[in-house]
Amino acid sequence: MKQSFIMLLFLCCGFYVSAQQEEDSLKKTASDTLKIHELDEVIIIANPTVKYMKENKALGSVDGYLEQSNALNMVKRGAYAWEPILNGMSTERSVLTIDGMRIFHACTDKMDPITSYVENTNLSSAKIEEGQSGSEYGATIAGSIDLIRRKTGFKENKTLGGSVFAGFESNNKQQIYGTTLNYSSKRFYTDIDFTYRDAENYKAGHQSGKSNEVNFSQFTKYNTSATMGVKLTERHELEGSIIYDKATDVGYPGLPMDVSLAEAIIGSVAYRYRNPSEHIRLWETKIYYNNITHKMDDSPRPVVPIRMDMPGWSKTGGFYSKILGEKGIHSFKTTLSGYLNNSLAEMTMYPNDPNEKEMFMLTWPDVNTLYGGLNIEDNISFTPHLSLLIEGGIGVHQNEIRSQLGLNSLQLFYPDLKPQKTRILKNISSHISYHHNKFLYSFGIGYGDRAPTVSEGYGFYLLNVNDNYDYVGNPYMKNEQALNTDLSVTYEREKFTAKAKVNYFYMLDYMVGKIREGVPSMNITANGIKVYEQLNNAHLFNSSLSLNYNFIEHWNLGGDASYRYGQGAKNTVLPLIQPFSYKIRVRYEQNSFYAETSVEGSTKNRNSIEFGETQKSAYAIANLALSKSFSFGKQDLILKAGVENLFNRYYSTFDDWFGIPRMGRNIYANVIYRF
Ligand SMILES: [Cu+2]
Repeated sequence: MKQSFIMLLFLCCGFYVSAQQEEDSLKKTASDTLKIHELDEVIIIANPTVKYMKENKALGSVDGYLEQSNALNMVKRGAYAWEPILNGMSTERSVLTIDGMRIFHACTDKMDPITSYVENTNLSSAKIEEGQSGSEYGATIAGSIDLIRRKTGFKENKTLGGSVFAGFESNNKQQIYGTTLNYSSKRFYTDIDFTYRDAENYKAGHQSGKSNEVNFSQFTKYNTSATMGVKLTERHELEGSIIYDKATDVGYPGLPMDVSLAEAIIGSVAYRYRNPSEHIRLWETKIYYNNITHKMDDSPRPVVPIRMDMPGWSKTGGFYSKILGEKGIHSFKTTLSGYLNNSLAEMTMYPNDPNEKEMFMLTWPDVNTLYGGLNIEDNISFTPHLSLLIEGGIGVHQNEIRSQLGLNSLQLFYPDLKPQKTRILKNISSHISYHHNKFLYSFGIGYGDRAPTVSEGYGFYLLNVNDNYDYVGNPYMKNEQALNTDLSVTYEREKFTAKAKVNYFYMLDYMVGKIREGVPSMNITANGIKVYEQLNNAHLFNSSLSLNYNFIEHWNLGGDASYRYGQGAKNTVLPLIQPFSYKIRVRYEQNSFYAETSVEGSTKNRNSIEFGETQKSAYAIANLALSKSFSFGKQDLILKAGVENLFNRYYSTFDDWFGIPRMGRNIYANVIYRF
């Protein structure tokens, strides 16, 4: 406590932070891509570029921002690199992109979702599309999350801006420092940023007679990115972007191993042609490449049954080319996209007896995935109050096992396995929106399918610590298919808004690991092995409600509630399904000051015993937040402070991997200076 106040004082005296006006570019992004997608959810990521930030913990992680969405849950294997679960489905069933670029994680144990390779300063928002609306860049079941890059864009008058920021969190002594710089003119713009985070182990809430330190939950992260745009002529633009992200010494209390290095280089070049013809507003083409390196490390762990090295690599090169236009009552978009990914992961086991030979195997057998697809959307506005959105697409998906050793290993399970497999993937969906009085109604249906991921198709002895089984992929699985429907109602008045939403997924040939008797596991301590197979069907239901009410001047009351339910054939209770959860907040806001208090909680979950889940008790925690910004001419100083888990409750939720507890009381402070 004392330490954190000293730290706060230190921050206030010594550090400056800043940011430039992002609104222009946000609006621009919005008009380019959102017009025909009024159903998307957009989460604004408050990097220190906006004058007044309404986010409590502006310098929190990208994961923290994503968690605000009712459509998302974040699976936590520690304090770092949470896995986004969209509509109750893990990342295999979603398309995750950064500005339309496909990127695939390099860890066989999901320690590095691609959302872990970016920082707030790299981004302006996250766009979430649900169900088949998310198939623009590839086949999906649950939907898509596109992380939108921050960029200042071209401006009439030359501007130079920037920010310096610092943050501190008391619970894990996390220190956050960074800077952003931007320059903009009529023909050129650039955005550069750097962020550093370093955290020690976090502490769980109070439990009498027990130490609350969560061992192996520390992390260190460095991130830097640059974007540069050039206007070649009035209608032709070129843009280059690069992100470099490196995390070292990352602990994963929910797993038996940690990470010594997680590194990503993500680069792209885009070409934009504005108004190439009467009905075409924008033609954008991008080529990209990214390279992910992931090194697991069990050397900090004092006791392990056997020492292991488990590095993984994922490299993806790809492109997209899309056209946006309008003609009469139609607004349309066509996207042609493709990528080639290579995924390779190895495991070397070092027996405790030095006379025994070490064991080597490929857990991802050097698999190439080649994909090419075309997606088309048309939004037809019959009247200003009635519109119909039709989307459809088709893709070709090919896997190839490039390693002979890997092929031979999988042939133990599938003797006739061929190295190549080609699939055709398709999607179609439709949404109708109707606006009447203060209500907006939307109803949609969709159908789509997806191919197995590298782990599901070709994974070889991948340990899942939750159920303690080694998982083996199944390359013979058919495409998984989903029929989904959604319904939402929004009510909007000046002082009161409410949105209720439900969706339902009926999945066929649902991919899941099932116990295979009589085959020993590779990991000494595992219960056995599970091989991927397909359930005839599975059901998933999601619902959410959001309310916002300005009940007196300066006072706002907000609330969110959501619930999911998942069940498969053969009495399979689907894992990682969120129980009823809620958040209620009251905010007092005047001029550039606000104070907020909130309560969030959840009922107990319907746990899946088959997947090693235990039932977690209901909980509720309270939070406080304060924010004030000061302006000096063109400069701003933004101060934020707050307390999370005010009463230091000990709790763990359905999405805490291996039942690790959540963070206890945490006092944070953010200082942002922008010019
Ligand atoms: Cu890993």
